[in-house]
Amino acid sequence: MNYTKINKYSIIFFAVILFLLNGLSQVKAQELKAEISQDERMQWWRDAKFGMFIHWGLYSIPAGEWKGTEYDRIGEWIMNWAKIPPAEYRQLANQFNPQKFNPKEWVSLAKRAGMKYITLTSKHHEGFAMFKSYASDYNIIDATPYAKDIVKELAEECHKQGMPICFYYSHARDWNEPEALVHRKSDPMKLNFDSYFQRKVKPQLTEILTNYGPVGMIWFDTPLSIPKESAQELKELVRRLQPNCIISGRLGGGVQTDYSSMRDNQIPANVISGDWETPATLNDTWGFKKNDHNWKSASDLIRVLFDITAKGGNYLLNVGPDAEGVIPAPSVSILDEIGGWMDTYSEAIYGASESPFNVEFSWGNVTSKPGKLYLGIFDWPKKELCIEGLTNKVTKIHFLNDKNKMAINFKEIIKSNIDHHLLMIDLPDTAPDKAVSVLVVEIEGDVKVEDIICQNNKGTIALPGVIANVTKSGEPFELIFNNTGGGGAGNWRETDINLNWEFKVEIPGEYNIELVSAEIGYHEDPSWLDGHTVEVTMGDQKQTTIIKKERDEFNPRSQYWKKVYSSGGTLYFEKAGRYSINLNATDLKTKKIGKDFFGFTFRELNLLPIK
Ligand code: JFZ
Repeated sequence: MNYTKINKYSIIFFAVILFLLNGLSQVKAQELKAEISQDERMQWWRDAKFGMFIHWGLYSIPAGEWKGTEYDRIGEWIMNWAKIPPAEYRQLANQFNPQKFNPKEWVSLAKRAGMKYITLTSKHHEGFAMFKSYASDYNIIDATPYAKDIVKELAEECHKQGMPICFYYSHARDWNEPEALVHRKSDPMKLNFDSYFQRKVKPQLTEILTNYGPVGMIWFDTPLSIPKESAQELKELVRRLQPNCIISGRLGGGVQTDYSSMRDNQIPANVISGDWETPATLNDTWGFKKNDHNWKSASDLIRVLFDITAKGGNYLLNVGPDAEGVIPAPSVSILDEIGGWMDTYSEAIYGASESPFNVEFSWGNVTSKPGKLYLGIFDWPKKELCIEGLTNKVTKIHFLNDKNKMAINFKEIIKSNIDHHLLMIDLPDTAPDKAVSVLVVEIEGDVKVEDIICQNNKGTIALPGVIANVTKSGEPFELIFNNTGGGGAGNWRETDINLNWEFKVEIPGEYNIELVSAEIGYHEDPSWLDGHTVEVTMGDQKQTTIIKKERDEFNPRSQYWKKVYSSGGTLYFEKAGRYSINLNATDLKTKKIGKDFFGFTFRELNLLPIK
């Protein structure tokens, strides 16, 4: 009796001690974690390259249609498009009962596709929480017949399968809350934002960062005019609750985050330094729409994945499950096709660095690892592939899908009159892969490429805007070529800007000037503007052109925004050697789309030999 009593007390005593020690060690662990460096925080994400976005909420019920009217824009915005009063929209929750939701299948699908993280909308602009919330009863447990915590179910499955789970959270925009932000312009007057912010945003973020284990990232969105202090507070909240958690690009308030988000579906035209991600759709919507069957092909998506990796970014590709909890069958088969490619080729993606060449090639793009280049070939060249400007000695070339690593023949050539290196690779007649074939080029030493543009082996002198020397009134100037327009176009609106390139010409003669611009704007409704007057100057030769569309061309790397071609006269090169060329504008048209003005969406200038 006495003995058991002592035993019981000592057990309780030790349990208490253990509990305290454990608490202490957790505090220690947190403190240690708080000191993790930015590189440590980002490492898993940098290696991952490819993630699954999941847009799921009440909007999956109307699925693009409200009271007999179909809305052709993105499905998760239907409350806005159809101007549905909040009280009426909230009724959707009474119907939300996704009996077919199977988190195990979703996570397995992401894994099969080669995706290394999942980002779920925990609350989108509609304001409805897909998790149990004590801050608002407009949530999955308190407002729906389903009454199971979707965030919890998916998070637990992710933890089980070793898949980082991340949460999208619409922090500034909430159509169920009159105090939340709506318009960038009128919102600074919104004095009540803080009330919504304190009552719902902070508590809900605390909930998702506390109740579901480690969170890989919080994906904030559409910050609108959120005050700097509020954005800062959110950043501190995330850092305090989960120091390892990454903060996405769209926090707002000018507060620095852990990486930058490209605009939706937009891909830059060259290598971008720093951490970045392109969120993208499989069709033309994020949230499920029953009539959106405009699926992109797996081949195009694999090319985009390779291209984004080559430009130094991550690809976050979306699925929009329906109201029953089913990911549309076409999405599943597209992702499985991508997964099939990844099974063979993912070595060229995971943990790979960007291309050492700062330009796009017509045939594909390049990723790299120490001692190796991976040439991702999209368009199969006949017989021979020519890599220009690589100065390293090449030791071996083989196909990545060839288990025997059979050596492929190649020649390294230097064009002595312009000191230009060419690597000529013999290719079989047909591509090993219809989406992206990958050649592994093994090199000696650290990769080094020429730093001046040379006339290429086909005779073209390609001068992309992204690598031009740009000046404004004679001072160095950053003309943004990556974030403002579709497919890496610049948005040129001031006539005192000048673009200049230096390059080497191998073959003298007469050349046609080709000016390539790009469509920009909403992907549902891309725009392009003509009528700009530009001048191309080289020495005492000058050509003046009014930009008009002569032809356009689908650009697989920017899907929604076509390239637009105009010709701009001719230039004459008397002899081989080094030249410099200028592009400036004397008259620029501008047009407003949405909230932004756009002008001449210049991409590149090409000089094509006249034969
Ligand atoms: C936002 C959301 O409004 C949309 O519903 C979806 O969730 C998407 C991933 O993100 O849409 C945006 C946000 C920012 C830009 C464009 C669309 N942007 O910066 O161009």
